[in-house]
Amino acid sequence: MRRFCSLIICAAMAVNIVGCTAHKTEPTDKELFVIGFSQVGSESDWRIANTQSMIDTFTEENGYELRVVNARQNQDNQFAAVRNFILEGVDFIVIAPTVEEGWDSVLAEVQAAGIPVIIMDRSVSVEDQSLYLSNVGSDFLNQGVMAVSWLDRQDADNGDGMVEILHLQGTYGATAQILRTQALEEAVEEHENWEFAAQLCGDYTEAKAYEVVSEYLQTNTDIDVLYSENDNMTFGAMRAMDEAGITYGEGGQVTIITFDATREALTYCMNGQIALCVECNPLIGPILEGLISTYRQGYDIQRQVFVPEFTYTSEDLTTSFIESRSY
Ligand code: GZL
Repeated sequence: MRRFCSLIICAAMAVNIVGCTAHKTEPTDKELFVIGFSQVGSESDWRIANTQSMIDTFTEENGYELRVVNARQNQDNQFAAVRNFILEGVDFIVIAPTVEEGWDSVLAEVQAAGIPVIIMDRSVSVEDQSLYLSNVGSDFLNQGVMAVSWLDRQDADNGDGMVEILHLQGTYGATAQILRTQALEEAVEEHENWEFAAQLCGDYTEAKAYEVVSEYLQTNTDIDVLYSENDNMTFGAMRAMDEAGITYGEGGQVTIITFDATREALTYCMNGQIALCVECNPLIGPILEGLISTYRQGYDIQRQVFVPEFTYTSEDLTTSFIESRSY
């Protein structure tokens, strides 16, 4: 059953004029509005779709010049990119932060340069909330809550009464990791028959997940559930389980829960190999453009904007539906 898992603040509402406090805006005689975009990396299918959404939205014909810098999942690379944007005198900066901590000083430099900032996808943890205009992304805690609520309704213990959970975590300190983990850890606390087989960091990549799960499975095979914090790590874990002779999916030993809901994961789900896909919508470009456009008209914008997302099981999915999706 499809679940509507996040409060929708749709694109139209996302540009809802929160305050009518007009502020100074740039002269409107400029050719192109230059946006510096510091992107986490290209670690996952989700990330690639997120970057593409920005490129498809902030086009020259729409009046923008988009400068994308890929940080290869390294926060220092992001700091360097943002400082370069300041030197280049861009009109606006968008940051998809690798991790939440450490942003105070570089964002203060951006503020001192008079350049507005929106944080996209994950969040930053800063003392001074005036350092950025808005945070646009997913309700990661709710994603996790929907996943564990679904698991609570399953018989995933393989008959022995205990649910052994292999937890594959994303990049430590990323908002998506912090909150998807929080939802699961709270649920394990609340269920006396749920316990962690292990918590492993796959850093959101297929290669790292394959490595850590393969190593783990050499000495441990008592797993009932894989809770994997993104699809690419899930694919790595599936390969490791195949090689270890551990079955998953319908009639198999392991119930797989994954986050992102990319086409490849949805196909595995439709075919019964993955049990639950929790969508994490990367198509944030149009919502961002609405916010920036509203800001440029002199209005304040929403501080927190969530993107629309759902959960899927095999009964929700058809080949035509999956093929209709853009990522
Ligand atoms: C979530 C995003 C996460 C995705 C991963 O919004 O930050 O990072 O779930 C990506 O695929 O690597």
